[in-house]
Amino acid sequence: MSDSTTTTLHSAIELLEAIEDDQVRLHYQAIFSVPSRRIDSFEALLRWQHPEHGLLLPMSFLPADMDSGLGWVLTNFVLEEAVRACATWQHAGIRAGVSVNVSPGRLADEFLPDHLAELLDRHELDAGWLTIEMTESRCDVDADDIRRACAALAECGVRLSIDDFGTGEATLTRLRHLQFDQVKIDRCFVAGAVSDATDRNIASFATDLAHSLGMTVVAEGVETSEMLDLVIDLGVDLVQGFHLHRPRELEAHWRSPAPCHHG
Ligand code: G
Ligand code: MN
Repeated sequence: MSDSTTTTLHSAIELLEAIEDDQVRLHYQAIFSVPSRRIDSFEALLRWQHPEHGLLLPMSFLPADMDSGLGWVLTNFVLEEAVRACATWQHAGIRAGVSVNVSPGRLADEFLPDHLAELLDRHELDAGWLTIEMTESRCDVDADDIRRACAALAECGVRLSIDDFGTGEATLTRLRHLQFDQVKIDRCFVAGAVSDATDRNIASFATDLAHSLGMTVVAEGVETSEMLDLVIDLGVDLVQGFHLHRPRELEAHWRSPAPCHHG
């Protein structure tokens, strides 16, 4: 076994143990509606509170291949936790949805629609509150498989979003053939738009294009009030970023089902 394989195997086991140990949790970042100025939904973001290394971001511990068994375990973990949390805040009267990041390979998993239907049913959550964000970059999944998966998920009532829009490949082809409800304009264009006319034009074009196709537009990575004003001017529907809300853990009573009071 090569060194790198050993390392990967070691961290895979460590990661599975960390999940068992409750070190891996979801943090939530609010996404705001521009017209109402209210929270529309929360994006669920995976975090590992590592006992030695501190708070780790997904890029430092996610397996390179999310289509591996470990990727499957992590995706199921995130879906389960996010749906449970959203159902909990719905019960508390908070009408906000939840967005979950799913790799194209996992999205194309033929069992995903049934799995989601079971999950939503078990937590008594209406499918319309759940958005699946498909990350746009590094997509080597067959376009027909993605198309079938999107149709099946749309049938379930789940919303579909293209994450990091503008940075991946075959963007326009994908928009042309897939029924997505939302695009999230990548933060590099949002950050660049403040000082760079080209980035501003790209963000503006992406917003108008998505609108003309009947999709809603999220500007992600809004880090300053200047960026916020600019993307509102461009006409985006939703905004997300450190300027508005930093990802954080939910209060424990929001995270798990309300305790049952059995006498
Ligand atoms: O690819 P995706 O859009 O799902 O990435 C989400 C990540 O972006 C999270 O890890 C989150 O912490 C980070 N993030 C959220 N808001 C901002 C922001 O305003 N600026 C930057 N640089 N990162 C952000
Ligand atoms: Mn995302």
